[in-house]
Amino acid sequence: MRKFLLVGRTGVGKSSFVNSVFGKYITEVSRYEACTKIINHHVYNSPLGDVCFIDTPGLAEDDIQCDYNYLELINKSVDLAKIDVLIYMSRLDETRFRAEEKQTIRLLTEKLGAFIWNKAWLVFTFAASVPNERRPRATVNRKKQIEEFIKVITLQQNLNPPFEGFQVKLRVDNTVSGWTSSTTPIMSVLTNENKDSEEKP
Ligand SMILES: Nc1nc2c(ncn2[C@@H]2O[C@H](COP(=O)(O)OP(=O)(O)OP(=O)(O)O)[C@@H](O)[C@H]2O)c(=O)[nH]1
Ligand SMILES: [Mg+2]
Repeated sequence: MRKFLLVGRTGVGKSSFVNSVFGKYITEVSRYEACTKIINHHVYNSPLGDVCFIDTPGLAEDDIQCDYNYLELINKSVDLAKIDVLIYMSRLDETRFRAEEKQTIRLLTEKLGAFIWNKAWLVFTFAASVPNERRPRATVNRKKQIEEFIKVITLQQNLNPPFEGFQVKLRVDNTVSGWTSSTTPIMSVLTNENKDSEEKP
């Protein structure tokens, strides 16, 4: 079974992503307040293969102590060596790469270990909120900013082998049906070992 650890700031759509993949409301989501407070394991038995999503509380919700507590919770409840993929989630409709997101990436690196980035996928949510004509450029720019930042941070930690970029990149919208702009069904992306389903921007 492939294990996916979902991380990112509060409200980016981690729990909604799980619901989208399962096609039903199995985990709580919230519009106005930080929602997930514990680590939740969700197993999906698909005809293409079994996957397990580990949903985590969002970072940058409150003060840094709150982030530390959540990261400690992840460290206590998840064997990071047994995770196949770290899914780093971010909203595509944000126009700036903000300090809050940089801090989140820094904390994830510091507390989970720089090595996690070498098995990371990037999932952009809220993709349908970005107009079609702006989506390719937004995707390329945001991906580049995030990857460049992770490269700098992990270089400081002497990560070996060095971070070369996300293995897979996806754009999704958790609230719109037909929510991935790729023509590839999401389950085949999630269960595919050869990782050749990367979307074109
Ligand atoms: N338009 C749009 N709304 C989304 C998308 N993903 C999530 N949302 C909405 O954003 C809000 C937050 O979603 P959650 O799934 O609770 O976010 P989360 O990352 O699990 O948040 P925490 O549990 O606090 O870390 C909800 O109102 C969702 O309906 C998306 O892709 N597009
Ligand atoms: Mg959540």
